[in-house]
Amino acid sequence: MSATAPRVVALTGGVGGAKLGLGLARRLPAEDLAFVVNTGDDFEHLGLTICPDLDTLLYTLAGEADPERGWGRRDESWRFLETLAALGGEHWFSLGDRDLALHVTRTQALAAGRTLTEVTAALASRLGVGPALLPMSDDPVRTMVATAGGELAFQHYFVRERCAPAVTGFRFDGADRARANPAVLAALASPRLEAIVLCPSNPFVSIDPILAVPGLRAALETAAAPVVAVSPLVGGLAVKGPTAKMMEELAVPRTAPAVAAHYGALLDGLVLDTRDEAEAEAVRALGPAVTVTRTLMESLEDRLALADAVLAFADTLRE
Ligand code: FO1
Repeated sequence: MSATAPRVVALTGGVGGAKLGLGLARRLPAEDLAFVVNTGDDFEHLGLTICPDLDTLLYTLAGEADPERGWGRRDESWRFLETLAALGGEHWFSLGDRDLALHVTRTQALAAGRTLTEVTAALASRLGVGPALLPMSDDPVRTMVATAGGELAFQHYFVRERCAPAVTGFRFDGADRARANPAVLAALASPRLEAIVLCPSNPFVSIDPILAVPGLRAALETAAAPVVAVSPLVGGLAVKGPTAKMMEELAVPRTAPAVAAHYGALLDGLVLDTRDEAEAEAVRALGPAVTVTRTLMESLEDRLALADAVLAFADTLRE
């Protein structure tokens, strides 16, 4: 694993975060970059420990992610899932044959006493991924989604119910007992640190679980480097996923100032999409500096350009 003294630390979860992660990984030497990854989406399913956000980042950085879905492996086949369905098994969560091999390997290694950090590092090494992929904690934290119809485990809400139930809040089960990953704390305390990036991931269910781990928000606030977030909204809508729908249901305005207010004092800078330029002054009035650029990441060039813009913006905030 790369050293825990990176120049850039990026917090991420989900497909949007992994896209920027790829841009950063292509722009920085592996030892200069570490990711802090949400594990609130993790769950135990069919006897396996599934870590979707770690895997989405791992596959993306390895060039192995399915280009259409953004999650799971490319060139996938589905014989296992088809057979599971035919046997009357629980098949609402799509596990491809190639992906399955990773879940089995991880579950076995965890059962043998390895930590999630160790298992992830071993998998990353096998897939040729250089930057450190650090789970926010080695202890289980599980995002629970409160809805009018009751509380749902995150993947039940997200995949089984297709994000249909209106959300009323979130709970990060186990967060109060979880220990922050020591490698994350070391990375954030590094005097070499130049930028902390909050990727354009869902603030409620990708970034907030990380901030809920005791000590992590404080470590981000006291780190020497500026904290720069990329707004997950483009023109008041989320590029992918339920961020905008959640904001609507939680009666939070679908605007960049609302994103800035959500992160509060943590934030030194916010990157806005050009379509949201009109909101820049309102964000600045709340405290953070603002830069405006194209945040939509359709091509590899978009990912690289956004990575460049984020790193250049962080540089200006250090000066
Ligand atoms: N997302 C879906 O919408 N449907 C699925 O069946 C599904 C399966 C799946 C399997 C492995 C994996 O790593 C991710 C998977 N995802 C699936 C994505 C995952 O639910 C989400 O990306 C995150 O949890 C939200 O960030």
